[in-house]
Amino acid sequence: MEVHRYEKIWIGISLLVIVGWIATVVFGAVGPGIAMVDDSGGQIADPSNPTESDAFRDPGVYQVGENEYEVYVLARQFAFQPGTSEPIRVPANSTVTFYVTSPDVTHGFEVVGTNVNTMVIPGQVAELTVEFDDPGRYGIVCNEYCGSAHHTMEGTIEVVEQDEVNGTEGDT
Ligand SMILES: [Cu+2]
Repeated sequence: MEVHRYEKIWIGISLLVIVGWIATVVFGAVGPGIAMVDDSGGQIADPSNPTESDAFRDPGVYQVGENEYEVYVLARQFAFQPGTSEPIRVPANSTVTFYVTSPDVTHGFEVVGTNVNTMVIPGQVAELTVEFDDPGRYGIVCNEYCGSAHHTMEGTIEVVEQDEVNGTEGDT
């Protein structure tokens, strides 16, 4: 069987387009280091009373290593604690693991302008690890409709220079 030259060229171009398309999808999935939030954060024994559990007894920022921090956040109608009445302060160039749970309804925890975004389900702890490279101020928004004042539910993360964070160990 003879295949016309132009037909071969167009078959080649079609294959290139398909391979290129698959490559962009693969890159989008693994290249930027985006990971899905899974159930690794665990659960809260009494969903409506997360502060009864050891982890959420005193929500706040905790230093757990030289450049490692853990941040326990309660998302509730209609505030983040910490985050809304006082900003979450973490140093630049550190690894920060957020643990977020809700005592009431499903909320969202999204750090505006970044790929930090999770649903916050009552009884479930959303765990996500982030590196903030540069100092700056980031907004936190709830992106799951959670009630009449949902649109006011917001907070702030302050990523500060390393030496500015001293004294904030423990609760901030
Ligand atoms: Cu909300």
